[in-house]
Amino acid sequence: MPTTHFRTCPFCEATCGLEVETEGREVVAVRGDAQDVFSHGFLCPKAFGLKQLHEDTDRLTAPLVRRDGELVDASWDEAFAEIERRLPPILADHGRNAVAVYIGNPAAHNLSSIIYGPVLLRALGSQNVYTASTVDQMPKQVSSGLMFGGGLSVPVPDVDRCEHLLILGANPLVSNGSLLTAPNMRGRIRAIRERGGKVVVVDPRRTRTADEASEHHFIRPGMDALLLAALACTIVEEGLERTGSLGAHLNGLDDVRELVRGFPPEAVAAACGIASGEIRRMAREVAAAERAAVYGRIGTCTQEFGTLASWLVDVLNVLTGNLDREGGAMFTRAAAGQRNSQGEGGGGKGMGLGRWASRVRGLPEAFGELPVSALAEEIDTPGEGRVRALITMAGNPIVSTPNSARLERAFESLDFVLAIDIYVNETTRHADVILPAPEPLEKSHYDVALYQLATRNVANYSPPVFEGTVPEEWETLLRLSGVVTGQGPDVDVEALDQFVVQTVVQRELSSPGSRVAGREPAELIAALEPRRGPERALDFMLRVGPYGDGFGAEPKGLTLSLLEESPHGLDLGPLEPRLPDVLRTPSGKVELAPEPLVADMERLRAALDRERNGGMMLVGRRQLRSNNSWMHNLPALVKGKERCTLHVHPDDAERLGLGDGGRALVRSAAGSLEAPVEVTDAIMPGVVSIPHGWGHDADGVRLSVASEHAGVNSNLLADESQVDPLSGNAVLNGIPVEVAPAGLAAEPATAAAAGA
Ligand SMILES: Nc1nc2c(c(=O)[nH]1)N[C@H]1C(S)=C(S)[C@@H](COP(=O)(O)OP(=O)(O)OC[C@H]3O[C@@H](n4cnc5c(=O)[nH]c(N)nc54)[C@H](O)[C@@H]3O)O[C@H]1N2
Ligand SMILES: Nc1nc2c(c(=O)[nH]1)N[C@H]1C(S)=C(S)[C@@H](COP(=O)(O)OP(=O)(O)OC[C@H]3O[C@@H](n4cnc5c(=O)[nH]c(N)nc54)[C@H](O)[C@@H]3O)O[C@H]1N2
Ligand code: SF4
Ligand SMILES: [Mo]
Repeated sequence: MPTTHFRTCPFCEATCGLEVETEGREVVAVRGDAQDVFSHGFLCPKAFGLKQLHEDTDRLTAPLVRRDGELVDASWDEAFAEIERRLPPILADHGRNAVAVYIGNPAAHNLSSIIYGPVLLRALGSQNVYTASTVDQMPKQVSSGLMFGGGLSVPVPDVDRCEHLLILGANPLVSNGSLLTAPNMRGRIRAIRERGGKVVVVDPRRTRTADEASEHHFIRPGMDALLLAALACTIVEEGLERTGSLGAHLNGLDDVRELVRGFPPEAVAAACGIASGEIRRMAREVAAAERAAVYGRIGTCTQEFGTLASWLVDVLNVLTGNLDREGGAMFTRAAAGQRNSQGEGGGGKGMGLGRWASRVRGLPEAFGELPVSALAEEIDTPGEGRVRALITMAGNPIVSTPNSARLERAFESLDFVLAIDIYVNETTRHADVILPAPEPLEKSHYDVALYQLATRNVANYSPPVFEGTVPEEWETLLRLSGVVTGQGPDVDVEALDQFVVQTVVQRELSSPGSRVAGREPAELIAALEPRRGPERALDFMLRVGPYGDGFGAEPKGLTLSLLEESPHGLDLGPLEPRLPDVLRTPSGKVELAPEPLVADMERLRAALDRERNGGMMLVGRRQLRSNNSWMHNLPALVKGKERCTLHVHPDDAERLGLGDGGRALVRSAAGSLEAPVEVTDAIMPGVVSIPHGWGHDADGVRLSVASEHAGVNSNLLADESQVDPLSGNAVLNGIPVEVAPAGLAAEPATAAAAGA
């Protein structure tokens, strides 16, 4: 008998509702859930990956332990015994910071790791915490922290009501949206145009999103902050400002006006590669639109002026009066776990930045973590405080982070590597122990993080489809917490979990303005029974959240039970204005001109005078059938022609002697690689592009499908020394490179042999 399960897709930020048909333990079909309150049946080709991932015989279902140099199957007890034997002595001899952690992208979509990852981090007490955030959105988190007081207080374009959408460095038709949870962006963008609105895309590539837009501008990589400053300058100079009622919530408006006046379109045009008249027209149109939103993503973050560009995006939203306004850039009010709706609003502690620094380069901490660009040097630089062991959780940093060759060598020198993962891939092949995680269909799902960035307020919970064949990640994380606190791996998981829920409840009760202020913790915890683990914590967060039942205060309010009865999710309505309540800045205002950002404008100014000697710049690109580094083992997603290619403009191809289908040698300050050439006029002259996440042909990798479609790892070219100074975020776009036909120069012939 086939059974139908409704569940949220965990693979990207769009949170599509899926209909998964099963028979026994077989997945028969995966379809879009037409009744899903948010995605209405939309899905992308990756959704089918749920079936192929379920069937993938390379996916780990038992722990692996390294014995005599080989990773071999082991029982859970044997694996934990090995961890207990190896990890505590490193902590005892070298201190907490000797053990580093890298947390990767899938962890952000995973209820277990969202709630229990921080438990392990606290238990470990290391300052060497690294995540994918510093190869991703950290600049936006820092600018949002400085402006609004919270790293997840990121204004989201209200795409369904805006009439003008300016998109920089994002390709939501392929990525399906990021820091913008909005399934079916093609439909939403078309709808803007159908209601007479305009969509403008700024990208050094003419993307699928650009093809759907009203207008596209090529921009020289890394120059968005200059363009945004010039747009703001035009608005100020030409008297187009419309801050209106926002004014009461702003600090620093005069400072910002003065700052941007120094960047008129005529001064930035050459650097950006966009004519000054065009820049002025773009500014006038954004300013004149009834409802407009400016939105930037990967291309504006993972570059040398990432935090400045992220900030200037919201400066424009403010100057045009579109911040916190219907059809503009708004703050989501999520159902669970959102800091900016906890307790009293309208002010707060603001964000700490640089509370500690990395040992070798002194790069600043942000939101409790250090820039992953510093990880290799923290391992390979001798001295007190050196990293000796690493725990990776749902991450593949050797492929995903800069200067892969150096990081790979650094991994080889570690005393101990533990991975919680589902594959033996480029990174986990270096592990001494791998603890497998359940596949998505074996775990429940609720997108605590991504629902905080959604273009509508929604909530959707999915129970597991299949019974688990491996322990849930939260149990694994609690057992590891036992190891690093000296209690050993056989800790009483239930007792530890009880402690976790008590901490969560206490924290809520001690926050002023809580909906359950004055209630007894024991009473609240009793009301959550018989739930345990992440479900218990989620139920609590939902019930004390803005739509919650407040444990009786609002009997019809949200609970996990209510979500369980709503398999297609609950629509909690369109975004609504949230100023000033959403703010957690000490002043209780939007800080338009935070001091660190103002100071960094000098660096931007210097870019205006930079010599442009005709060199080539490398950018990345995402692909529809790919998910960062880890879905290339699923046959449906890699079939067809080779996709890990170097895009080159025809003029450059001719000048450099590169032919379509030939091979190019690409060199940067960090390393070199060879890639097949694809000549296309969809890329700006002077710019080349390679997608990230490839390069699956290393020894010891157990990815039978992916290694047949290996591609090359573009992060061999990313330079770990180049970071956005405020956020420490890696520069992955706008990397200076030299490009030549392969085989001409006396150079290493393969990517694997290349490197600094
Ligand atoms: N050059 C360049 N580099 C980039 C980017 C770029 O645009 N250009 N983008 C960056 C961005 S935005 C990101 S987010 C990072 C992503 O980079 P990472 O954070 O390294 O994430 P993934 O490459 O997605 O690797 C995910 C890992 O998690 C494992 N995994 C999958 N599902 C699960 C699970 O449920 N549980 C566990 N425990 N493990 C699981 C996979 O096997 C894989 O090892 O890459 C970054 N790197
Ligand atoms: N299919 C698929 N979907 C994904 C992922 C995936 O790997 N595959 N990854 C997920 C993750 S982890 C994330 S973070 C999101 C990212 O979501 P997006 O940011 O929408 O995805 P990208 O395709 O990286 O888009 C970045 C764009 O910036 C452009 N760009 C590069 N440099 C510059 C520059 O200097 N200025 C400007 N203006 N543009 C520039 C690139 O050409 C590219 O088109 O996607 C998510 N969704
Ligand atoms: S767009 Fe994202 S959430 Fe939707 S089906 Fe594709 S991978 Fe899943
Ligand atoms: Mo990402």
